[in-house]
Formats: sequence, C-alpha cells, structure tokens
Amino acid sequence: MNLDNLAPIPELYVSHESALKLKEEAAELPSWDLTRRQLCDLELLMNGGFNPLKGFLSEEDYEGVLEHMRLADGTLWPMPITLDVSEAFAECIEPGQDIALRDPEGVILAIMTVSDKWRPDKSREAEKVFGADEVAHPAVNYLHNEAGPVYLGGPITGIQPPVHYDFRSRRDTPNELRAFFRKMGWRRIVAFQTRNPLHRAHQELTFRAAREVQANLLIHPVVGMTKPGDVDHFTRVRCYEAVLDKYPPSTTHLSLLNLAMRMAGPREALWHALIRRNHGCTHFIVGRDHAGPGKNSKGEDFYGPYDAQELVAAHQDEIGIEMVPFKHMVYVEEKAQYFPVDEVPEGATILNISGTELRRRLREGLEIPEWFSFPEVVAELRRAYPPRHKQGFTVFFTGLSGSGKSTIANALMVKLMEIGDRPVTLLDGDVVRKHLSSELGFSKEHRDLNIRRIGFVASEITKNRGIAICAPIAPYEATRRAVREMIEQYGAFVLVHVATPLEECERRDRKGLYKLAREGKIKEFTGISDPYEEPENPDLRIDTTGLDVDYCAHQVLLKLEQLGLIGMRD
Ligand code: PPS
Repeated sequence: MNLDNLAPIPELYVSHESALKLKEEAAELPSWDLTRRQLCDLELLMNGGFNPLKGFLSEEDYEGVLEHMRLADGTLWPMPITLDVSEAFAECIEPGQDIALRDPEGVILAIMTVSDKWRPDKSREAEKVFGADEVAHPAVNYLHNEAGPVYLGGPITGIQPPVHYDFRSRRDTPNELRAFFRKMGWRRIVAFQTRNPLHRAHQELTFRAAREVQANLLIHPVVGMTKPGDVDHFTRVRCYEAVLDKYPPSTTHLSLLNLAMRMAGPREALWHALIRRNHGCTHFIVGRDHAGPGKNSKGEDFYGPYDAQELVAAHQDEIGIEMVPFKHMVYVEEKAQYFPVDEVPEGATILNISGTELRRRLREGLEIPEWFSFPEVVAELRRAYPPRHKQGFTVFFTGLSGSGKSTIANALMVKLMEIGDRPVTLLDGDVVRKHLSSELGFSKEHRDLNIRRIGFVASEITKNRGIAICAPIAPYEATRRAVREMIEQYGAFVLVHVATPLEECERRDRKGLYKLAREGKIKEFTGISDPYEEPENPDLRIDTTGLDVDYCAHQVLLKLEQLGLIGMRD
C-alpha cells in the first residue's frame, strides 16, 4: 500500500540551536507585527500545512495564483497567501533585506527574506479570487478595509510556532497528525472541515461518509478565523468534544486547525483539500456551498451550490486526495431516522430546524428537540447563548444637566437589585468624571472620549452578563450610536431620553450651574452655550416635569419587561 500520505512533510523550521542564534540576530532587523490573519497563515506555512509554499507569495506566484490558481512553476495553489503591510513599513524595506516577523507580544517567530515588494490592485484580486469586488464578501471587505496597501513576498525561515494556550492537546501539526495516523495504523482517513457546531445530521453524514469509503474520520474544525458572527471556537470545541463519543470507539479523531478562512467557496474548497492532504488525509468531504460567504448586495449567493464540488472533483487526482461529496441529511419523522435527501421514502414527513430558528429558540429559551441535536451540545450552546432574560444589557440615559437622569438611574438600580438576578453597575455622569475621566473637560472631543469610555465599561459589563446603567449627558447622536454598536455585540442597549425641557432643568438648577453658565462663568454648558442633539428614536422618552421619580423608574422597568430582559423566572 502507498503510504506517501503518512511520510513526514517538509517544515520551514530551523533546528533548536539555529533558532536560538537566529533569534538573537533577528532582534536587530526591521520587524513587522503580524496581524491575526497573518499569524494563522505563518503557522501553516511553517508547519507544512501550506506545503509546497516556502513563504509569503512573490509577485510572480501571486499573479499565477490570481490568473490560473497556479504558482509560477505550475503547481496548483488557489489562494493568495500574501504579507500585506502598511505604507510606512513598506517605505523602509527593500527587496534583498531580511525582516523579523513578530507575534502580538513581540516574540520573533520567523525571518522573511524579502524578495518582492509591490502594490496590488485589490479590486482585481477580489474579482479573480472571490469572483466579485463587493464588500458584502467578508474577505473582500478585509482586503479593502483591513489589509495594508503594499505586499511583501519572500521565503520564510521558521524560528518557533505561535503559542496557543487553549486546547493544547487538541492541536496537531501536519506531521503530528501523520505520526498519529501511522501509530494508529490508519491508512485511509476522511477529513471533515467545519466552522459550526456539529448536530445529529453532521454526525450522521460524517459517520456514513467514513463507512462508505472505509476510512477513519478526522473531524478537523477551523479555530483560526471563520465567518464574522460564527459561534466562538471555545464553545464549538466543547461541542465537538461532546459529539466525539457518539462515534464507534477508536474510529474518529478531533484535531483543531488554526486556519484563517477566506470564505472563497470553490477556491477555498480546493485549498482546504490541499491542506487536508498535507495533514495526511486521503479523503475530504465537500458539501453544498462549501465555505460560502453568504449573500451579496443583491441578496444572491456568491457561488453556485455545487461549484466547490465541481472544482475539487476536477483537481482531486492532481492534489492526491479523493473528494467525498457531502449528502444533505434530513430527519424523517415516521422512521425516526436521518436519510440522505435523495433517499427519503415517498410521502414521508421531513423535519428541519434552520440556523436562524435554532438561534431564535436559544434566545427565547425554547425547546430544541433531541432528534435535532445531542443534549450535551444543546447544553453548551445554551451556556454560550443564554436567553434574553439571562443576558447582560445596558440602560443608557441621556438628557440635559438637571433633567433627572441620575435620580431615575439610582431608583432603577435599586429596583433591579431588589430583583437580584444579575449584578448591577451604575455609571453616573458625575461619578465617571471623578473616577474614569477626571482629566477631561467639556469640549466635543473630551465629551466623546468620556462617552466612549463609559461605552467600553458598559460593554464589558454587558458581555459578562451584568446590567450597566449609564447616566451621562451624552449630547452627540454619533457618539451614542457608536456606544450602541459596542454594546449590541453582547446584549441589548436600551436608550432612555430624559426629555425634561431646558426651562424646567434651569428652573430646578439643583447645582447652581445654569446660573453660572448664564453669567458666562462656566463655558461650553450644554443647552446654554453648547449643543444637545435630541435622540430621534429612543426606546423610551420621559419628561420628568411634575412626575414622581418612582413612577419614572417604573416606566423603565416596564420597558425592560416588554423587551424580555427582566421578569422571567426559571
Ligand atoms: S458629557 O457631555 O456626557 O460628557 O457630560 P457628563 O459626563 O454627563 O457630565 C455632565 C455633568 O458635569 C457637570 N458639568 C457640565 N455639564 C455640561 N456642560 C458643562 N460645561 C459642564 N460643566 C460641568 C454637570 O454637573 C453635569 O452633571 P449632570 O448630572 O448632568 O447634571
């Protein structure tokens, strides 16, 4: 039997002794701090995951990859692996020079001998590689809005791999996996690529795929960078671990791949197949819309559903890995079993839960049936995505000085503490200015900075499932919107406009500040000599004129209840 797939693959690392020496020398070199994506790419370059690449692409190889999916020497390679850098860094670098590549902590991981420096036409790259120059495609968005304007190419000398502190025992280099397969006596290995949690349908299809081609199964999920909005890899790995013992003993292995995906559909599928070949696999499962990026600006798919399968099928012999086409599995109620969609008995009832429906059920704390997923997986997802009444949230009061923001905020805080299901933090305007922003004044820049600091703290509290109550003036709409965006990644943002009119605030003049402002003794005073932009669509608007504090705080509580944020019991 041909065991080529299990022989060691070339890596780009030098020996331990040379690495120590090189590290010292490299300290003198100009150095580039790698971005998250470049760090993923470098790891797979160095450990052989991207074999036969020996470094970041030269301009000639880049051209070949764009035009024909081939390096200059004709070798098949579908994805441009490029080192994009800033204008300022590029200016100091000339071809022929060595540069040190560092991780975010400043550790030197590799030396690159720069052979090429060029300014790519990014729109052309987008068209050629991703099929459209549209920022709705995450990789095109990255290309235009995150990647630097200049590319450097050249061979890499590997000094040490990037360090991972999480799930260390589940991470394998291509050579470690090859050695594992040799040790286990596995000769035929089918790899399953995924960026999602595995449910019963996935378990069924991978199990069937392995049985059909009489191979062992490698579950090889991506834990580097996936599609924005995906389930975080910590949660996913716990889910994969839960599914592992649903397979017959000693047939299946789980290994994590630190790949930065591009969501490039067909080209990506081919790339994934090459990477799996490098990891010692003989077979690779490719599904419908493999590595699809979602919809374009017209609401259409970027690629045809079977484009990826066609492209991999056309090149599988050249790569040296056999494609196993993914069969879409569906649950047939009458049979209480999963079937490939083309083998469903006539007239049978098919049950399905879409990704959107699954998220809705998690959010609302509704039942997720056992035919759909394993209870252990559902439990992990529920931990990561608690229902709304267990998530954190922020109540953000905005309004003029003396409008009653702090008073209502204080009353709301104790009412929420009385309920007692989540920790509550009050970030009052005055208090924040004392502890967080004591050096700031009231210019537009300083007010913005102050509000963004409040937003940052509130987003951390919300992320950690607490309740943040903020009560600054926050006079600018754009800044309030920025804070909303910071918080909504983690939980709800409820904007309350305390709309007490200026005349009433001035009449109360609790701190005597309006008088001083009118006399010109306080400059830039909101409402008198500085602007206040009223929120157009607050979640709640309260004019406190003639109203009792308790009543106002109660209005906020009712709003929170209406939004499903409080009031539910387990
Ligand atoms: S901002 O615009 O959101 O950064 O303001 P904030 O941090 O909420 O601070 C407002 C409190 O500072 C006092 N104060 C002033 N307010 C507005 N303009 C000027 N120039 C000013 N100088 C001092 C005032 O007491 C505000 O407190 P509140 O609780 O709003 O009355």
